[in-house]
Amino acid sequence: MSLSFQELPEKNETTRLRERVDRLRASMEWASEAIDARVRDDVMRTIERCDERLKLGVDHTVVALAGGTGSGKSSLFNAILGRDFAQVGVARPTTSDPVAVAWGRAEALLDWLQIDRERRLTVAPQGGFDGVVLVDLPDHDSVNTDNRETVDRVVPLADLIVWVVDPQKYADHALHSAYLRVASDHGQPSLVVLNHADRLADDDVDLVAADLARLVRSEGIGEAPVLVVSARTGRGIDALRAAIAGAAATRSVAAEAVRADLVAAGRALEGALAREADPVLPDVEGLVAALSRAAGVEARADAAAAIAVGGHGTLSDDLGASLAAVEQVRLEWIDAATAGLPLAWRIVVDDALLPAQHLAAAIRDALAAVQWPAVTRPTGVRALVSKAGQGRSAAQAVRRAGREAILSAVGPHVVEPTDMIHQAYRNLDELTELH
Ligand SMILES: Nc1nc2c(ncn2[C@@H]2O[C@H](COP(=O)(O)OP(=O)(O)OP(=O)(O)O)[C@@H](O)[C@H]2O)c(=O)[nH]1
Ligand SMILES: [Mg+2]
Repeated sequence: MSLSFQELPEKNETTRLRERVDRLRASMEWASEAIDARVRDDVMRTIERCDERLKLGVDHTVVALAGGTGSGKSSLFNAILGRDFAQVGVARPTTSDPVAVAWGRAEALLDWLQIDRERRLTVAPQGGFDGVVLVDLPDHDSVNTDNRETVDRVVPLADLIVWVVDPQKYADHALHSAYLRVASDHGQPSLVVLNHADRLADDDVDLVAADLARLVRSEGIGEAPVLVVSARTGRGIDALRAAIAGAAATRSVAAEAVRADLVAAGRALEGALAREADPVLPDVEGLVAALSRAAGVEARADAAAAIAVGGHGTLSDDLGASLAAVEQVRLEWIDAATAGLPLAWRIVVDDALLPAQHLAAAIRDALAAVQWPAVTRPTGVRALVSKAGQGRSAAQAVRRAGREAILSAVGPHVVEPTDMIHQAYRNLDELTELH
């Protein structure tokens, strides 16, 4: 028997994928204007779908025991679990509602699968069974609406379908069951288990297993391996457990679905991004210096220096940059911030920044609130010490106070929104590189 799974031991896909989806959502808030409406709607729907899946968690391995009535699904469920939980019956059919055991917590998933609370059991993870959710399904023959619904719910989420077969009945129980067919259509791994092996003579076991394998192939339900077991004697149960542990060591169907959705979203977003562009935050000091010049802070610093060395200067309190000057500095900032990015991102940044008029007002208000350092003329001994030093430190004190005020105005209104947009751009770009 061989089942091939892609090895992937990491078990924190839910958290990692949730972080990625959260980043995508936050990025879309900034970026939606830069993205074609159709792509945007598509990505928003993807986010919703991923949210739904991630709510259930994607670190589970859902293993479904399916097959005809009396084939021994409930007996195998108990044999795998190592204790009696599912009801095994003589009267047919016995299991009318699905029963489940979870190795580790899986409440949201079990709720979604509509497993009654009294029909579910949670046990501690052990022996490679971490996050495994084993579901004992009602038989597929009693084709009533309820069962059909169960198939539709469980099978698409199943990471492994274990198809249980009774050797005396399998030919009648046509293998083109809904469970196997749907699983095969989804490309999900399935395993055929020939149960009741203890009721067959040794020679017959191999014959029946070979015949069953042939039937599986002829039904076109893929390469499902056939495993010989007996729920009564315990034969083959370890191999069955190993197959389940193998499925648990791989990325779940649900995690794959979320990843595939994110890859598709990344591909859809490619058109809104430039190849190889890596936006960088323009020089903040340069921005503050330019505005400080335009607002008269530098002139006030020069005057303070002149006064401090005994010369003349006017310390104006009416500081502020002209609208034209602010507009100019603002545009230069946007140019630098969006260099190499598609034009639409220029509009996004422009929209996110405070308009020039309000920015000019914010700068004026911030400067009006500054407590300017006092500047005194040199007298007595102070006149003897380095004049140049006095002048420099007076100018510096003014410049520092003025620039701090300007930074307090442009920080939240220019620098931070630009930084957020760059972050959004990088997050989306990262998504396009996901495979
Ligand atoms: N001899 C033998 N009997 C088995 C084996 N597995 C199950 N049985 C018996 O077969 C009968 C049916 O087993 P269940 O486990 O209830 O079968 P099921 O597939 O869950 O049946 P439904 O719930 O009706 O779909 C019971 O009497 C079991 O004791 C086995 O490997 N060998
Ligand atoms: Mg049963």
